[in-house]
Amino acid sequence: MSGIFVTFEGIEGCGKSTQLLMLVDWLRKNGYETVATREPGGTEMGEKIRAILQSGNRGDVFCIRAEILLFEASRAQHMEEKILPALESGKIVLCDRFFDSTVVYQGAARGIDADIVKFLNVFASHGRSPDLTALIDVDVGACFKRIAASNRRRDRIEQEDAIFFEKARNCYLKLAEEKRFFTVDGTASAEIIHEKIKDEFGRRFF
Ligand code: Z5A
Repeated sequence: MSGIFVTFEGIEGCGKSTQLLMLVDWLRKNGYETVATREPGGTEMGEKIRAILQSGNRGDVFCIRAEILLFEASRAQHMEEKILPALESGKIVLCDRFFDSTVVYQGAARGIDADIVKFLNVFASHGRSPDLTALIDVDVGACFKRIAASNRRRDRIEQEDAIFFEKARNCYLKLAEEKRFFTVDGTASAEIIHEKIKDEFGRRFF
């Protein structure tokens, strides 16, 4: 039996982690075996890679080829150790970011060639795409305000400027033309967004 693979995407502070947790909660209350995970990370090795990727500051010596390979290394381990086994046992896997983040951040925003990004994404993910990707769309200014209001340290990538995140958002909106995506206006309340994602999930899978 094959499970269901759902990913959550959007620029920083769009509310995807909030939505993932709300959907997990709803699925578990309804008796579905659900795995909640994230990228980079999700495994012991992946979380170590995450710490490397997020440490330091914008502009630190960190070449973009090394950066993309670290994201893909985390993904390869994540797929083999956690996501594929869970899907093979029929579970629902909800993942906070997946390979679309690489297309958007390392491809569109950092400028790595799209074919190289695609090749590395397919290799690391064993060619498995999400069944549904929820894109929580919020404009860059609103996301920056949310992050500032949360008073937490901005990690190395979050310290990039608005132009970087505009490129990322535009790329997400283009990717979202694919049928796999469901785009939701992230400026609505968390409850309204949750209702919309829940309805779409039900429409596609139940
Ligand atoms: N990255 C990459 O470059 N390449 C890759 O391949 C991958 C990742 C996989 C880690 O991401 C970084 O890695 C990320 C991209 C890069 N860097 N950047 N940018 P992450 O997912 O761990 O971190 P993040 O993208 O910065 O997200 P976040 O800070 O965790 O935010 P979020 O998950 O989108 O939102 P949230 O935590 O649910 O909510 C943020 C705040 O908004 C919080 O105060 C909430 O209470 C509030 N919130 C949530 N929903 C709402 C609504 N509806 N209205 C108002 N306020 C809300």
